[in-house]
Amino acid sequence: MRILVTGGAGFIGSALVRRLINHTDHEVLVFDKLTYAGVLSSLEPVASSNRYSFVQADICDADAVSRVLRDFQPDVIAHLAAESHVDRSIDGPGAFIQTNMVGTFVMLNQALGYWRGLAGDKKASFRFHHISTDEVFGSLGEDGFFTETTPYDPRSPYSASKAGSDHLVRAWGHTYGLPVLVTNCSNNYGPYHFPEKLIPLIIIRALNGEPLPVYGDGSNVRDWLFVDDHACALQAVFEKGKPGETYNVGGNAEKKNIEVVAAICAILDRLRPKTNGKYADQITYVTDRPGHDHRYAIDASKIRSDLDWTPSVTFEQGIEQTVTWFLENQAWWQDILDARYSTQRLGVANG
Ligand code: NAD
Ligand code: TDX
Repeated sequence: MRILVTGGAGFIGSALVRRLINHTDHEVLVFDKLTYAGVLSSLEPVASSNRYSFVQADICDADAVSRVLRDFQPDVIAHLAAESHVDRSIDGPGAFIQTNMVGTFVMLNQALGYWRGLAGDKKASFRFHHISTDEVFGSLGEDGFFTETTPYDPRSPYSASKAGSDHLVRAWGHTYGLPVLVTNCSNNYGPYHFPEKLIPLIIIRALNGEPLPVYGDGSNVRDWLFVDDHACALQAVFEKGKPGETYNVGGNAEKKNIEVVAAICAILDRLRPKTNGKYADQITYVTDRPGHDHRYAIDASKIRSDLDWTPSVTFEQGIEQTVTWFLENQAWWQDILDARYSTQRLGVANG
């Protein structure tokens, strides 16, 4: 298959591209604007493959999208390009509306024109796969799980913009018959994770001897999924999923934030012991994120039963691999710290 991956230079997109090049015969074209979050070195492991190509462009640019569709003739569009960080959406929501909503509209409209021009098997097998988040469902109390039918209740500018994009995708499926698939996934972690997110930020700040910022009292819960397991799920969905369907993807690995931070500190104490004290001594409770969602948890039984997908690693295995990767790949994150973002606090919304 020929697969167009928008946002392929990002954290999850690059994991998907590395998987497709290394474990399948598919051809992949990455379409990415290379914002602050787009990191070309994350695609270095596959850059020399003759089944891989790259175009730098904006999904809001209809001409650029149309040209790439005409030239590349994809069988699948895996749409991951987005502004993805909740804290940045608090500081500057405009880019989230533009890329996540307007950009998704442009992708859908161009995909529709392209799909209508196809014929036979090529038309029948085309898929537009929209990659989204569990945050569209809002925040859970102590019990319960998000299912595919949980009503939408987004509460941050990020999640509201993703909810809007999900609705657009389903509308293009329902109204125009575009063969769409939607996946809503829980928090990912793993190699090549951009340092603004909790897990890489804690690993890097711990190694640099800096305070480890835990928002609020650290009791907020996220359901963690290793990024390579998400990439496997995405492949299963666009290869075998039923058009019009939504699949929730999750790791069945709920942790309080403070437990995640403590787990990272314990691994570092073992792999890179400090000369005096423990990494946990660096933990600092800081002002909470405005509107901080309390708990996310995914019921992934549909993708398990319909598409035979389950996570391959536990949180304990995945976090060990992740910490080890950051220890062994300092050059990758040091470049980002030097040129783009150096782990300072974002999203306090105090003007
Ligand atoms: P990321 O921020 O690491 O990467 C986003 C990529 O999109 C970057 O390469 C960036 O350059 C590109 N991009 C941004 N704006 C663009 C534009 N206008 N045109 C073209 N390219 C653009 O994000 P991620 O964590 O890899 O997330 C990928 C997708 O998965 C997003 O849609 C996100 O909402 C969704 N998601 C993420 C998580 C998570 O835990 N990270 C969980 C569930 C769903
Ligand atoms: O320094 C920090 N301290 C802290 O306590 C940071 C950066 C985060 N946190 C908390 C906030 C969250 O409860 O940790 C939790 C995880 O935070 P993030 O890594 O920012 O992720 P989250 O806000 O949960 O959103 C992520 O998962 C869902 C992704 O960024 C989204 O793109 C995805 O849709």
